[in-house]
Amino acid sequence: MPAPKTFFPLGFAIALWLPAPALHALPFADTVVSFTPGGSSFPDSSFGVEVGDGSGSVYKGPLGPGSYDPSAVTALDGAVLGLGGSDGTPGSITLRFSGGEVVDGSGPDLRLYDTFSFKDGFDLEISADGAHFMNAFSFAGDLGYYECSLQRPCTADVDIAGLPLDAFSYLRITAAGTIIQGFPEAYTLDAVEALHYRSTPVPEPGTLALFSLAAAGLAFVRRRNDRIAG
Ligand SMILES: [Ca+2]
Repeated sequence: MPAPKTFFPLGFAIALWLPAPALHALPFADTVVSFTPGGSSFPDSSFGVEVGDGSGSVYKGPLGPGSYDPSAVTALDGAVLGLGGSDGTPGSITLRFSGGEVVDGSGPDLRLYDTFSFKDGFDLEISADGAHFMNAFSFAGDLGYYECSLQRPCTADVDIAGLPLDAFSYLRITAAGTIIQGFPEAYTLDAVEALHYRSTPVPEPGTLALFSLAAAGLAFVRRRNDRIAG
């Protein structure tokens, strides 16, 4: 009866493979909690999604003035969301690391990527619970530089050392400082990366179910082996 012997290694392989995804969680903010586009009274100025020239982006979602797609800001791919709000209400977006939190490590802990044209200004707030936010960083903008691209991203690095929070999962970016008009207007966000990150050590329900399944399979094989032995 060779069959049960092949079941055993398979069961162990499944048990070893299952925890792997938790160890390799994506370090980019993966969820948009909310987006409030900014207003503008300037003709031809608007928030929206755009892809930089020659970026080689694989982004296939909606583009153009007034467009919005969460997937534009959850991957570093050359697709950006201009927050809008050169006058009136500044545009604002709240993102979350759903599988863990950014922690305070040596040097910068968080990196914002702008891959489209001008370096626009913004304010950054962070929060551990998604309800209480605190100011963490401000970038005034530099409109003398307009060569941000996927190949040469304009990055803003944030070190949370010295802030009351030493870990956070939520961040809010609001257009501020020097802002370029036109489309896409204001800060053009491509993605947000955690440089120091800790996965939440709680298995997902689906993983637990698969573990139970693997355990049941092993128990079945053991019973079967016992029966054969007896
Ligand atoms: Ca993007």
